[in-house]
Amino acid sequence: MKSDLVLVTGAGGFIGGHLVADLRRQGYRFIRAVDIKPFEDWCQIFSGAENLSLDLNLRENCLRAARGARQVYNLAANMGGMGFIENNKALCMLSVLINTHMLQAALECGVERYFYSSSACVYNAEKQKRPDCPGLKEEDAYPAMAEDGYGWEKLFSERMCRHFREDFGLQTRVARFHNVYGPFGTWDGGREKAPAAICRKVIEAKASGRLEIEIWGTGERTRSFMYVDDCITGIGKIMPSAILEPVNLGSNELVTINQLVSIVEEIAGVRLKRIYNPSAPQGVTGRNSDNTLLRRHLNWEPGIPLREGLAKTYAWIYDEFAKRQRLGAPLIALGSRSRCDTQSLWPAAPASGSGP
Ligand code: GKE
Repeated sequence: MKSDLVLVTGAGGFIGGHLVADLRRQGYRFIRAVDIKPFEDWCQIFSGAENLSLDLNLRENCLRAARGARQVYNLAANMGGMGFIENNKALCMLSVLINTHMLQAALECGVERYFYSSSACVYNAEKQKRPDCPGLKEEDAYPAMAEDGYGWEKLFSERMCRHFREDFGLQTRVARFHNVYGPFGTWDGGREKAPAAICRKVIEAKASGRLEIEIWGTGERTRSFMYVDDCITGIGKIMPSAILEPVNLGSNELVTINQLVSIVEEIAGVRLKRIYNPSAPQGVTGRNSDNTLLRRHLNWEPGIPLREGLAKTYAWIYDEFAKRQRLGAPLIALGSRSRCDTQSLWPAAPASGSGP
C-alpha cells in the first residue's frame, strides 16, 4: 500500500475518473479527488477516496485541495470537443485561473511532483494544414499559433509549469494529450468529441430507423485518437520520469473522419447515408502525434488499436443510450447537460466533502 496523499483535480471528469481508478488499483490509500461538479454529475466516483466538490478557479479552494498532498495530477479544465472549444474561447481561457492557483497552492503546500494535462491544441496551426499531416513534434508548438482560446491557455499554463520548476524547484511534468476517447467520456450535450459523437449518431440512426448520419465538415480531416487506457498508462509513466519538457501523449494511428465513421458502422453492423455539414466546427485539417520523444524516454507509446478502443466505447455508449431510453428520455437531443451517466458504478454516498 502507498501512503502518500495524491490529489487528482478534475476527478469527476472522464480522464480524472479513470486516473483515480488506476491509482486505487496501484494501491494508493489516500487519494483526494476534487471536481467543480456536484457529485451526482461525476463520471466515476469512488467511496474509498476523499471526494470534494470545489471550484478550483478560487485560490482558497486550491489551497484546501493541495494541503498535505505529495503529488498533484491537475486535470481540471473547462473543455470539450470542437463544438465546445470553438464557441467558448473565453471560458476555455479562464481555466488559467485553475492552473495558476493550483501551481501556487502546490508550491505553498510543499507538493513534490505536479502533473499538468496539456493538449495537442497547443500546436502551431500552420503545421496542421494538410490531411496527411506528419506527426507533430514537440518543437512544432513554436513559433506559437495555438488553437484560439483553449490552445493558448494550455500553452501559457505549460510555460508556467516550466518556470515554476526552473525558478521555484517544483517538479512539474507536462503531457500533451491527443484526442482521448473511451467509456465514461462525454457523448452528448455539446462537449463530445468525434469518436463519442459518431458512436452516438450511429446508435441514434439504428434506434430511429432513419439510416443517415450528419458528419461535420467533409469527412476528409484527419486525427489520431487515443484510447483512455493508453492515456492513463502514459500519465503513470510520465509523472515519475525525467522528461522535463512537454511531451506528446497520443496515438499515431492517423484516420480520416470518414474512416472513423466506417469503423463505427462496421462495429454497429450498419451502413448509413452520409450528410456532410460544412458549416459545423472543424478545427485543424490534419493532426497526428509524433512519438519519437516518448519512445526515446520511455521505450513505450500508446498502442491500443482504434478499432479495439472504439468497440469498447461503442458498447458503453450503447448501454448508456439504452438506459436513458428506458428512463423515457427522448430519442434524439438527449438533453443539454454534458455529463456521463454512471448509475451502475454509483455508490450509496460520497465518502466525504462539502459542495459549494
Ligand atoms: N465533435 C464532433 N462531433 N466532431 C465531428 C463530428 C461530430 O459529430 N463530425 C465530424 N467531426 C469532426 C470535427 O469537425 C473535427 O474536424 C474532427 O471531427 C475532430 O473533432 P473533435 O474530436 O471534436 O476535436 P478535435 O480533434 O478537432 O480537437 C480536440 O483536440 C483535442 C486534442 O487533440 C479538442 O476539441 C480538444 O478536445 C482536445 O484538446
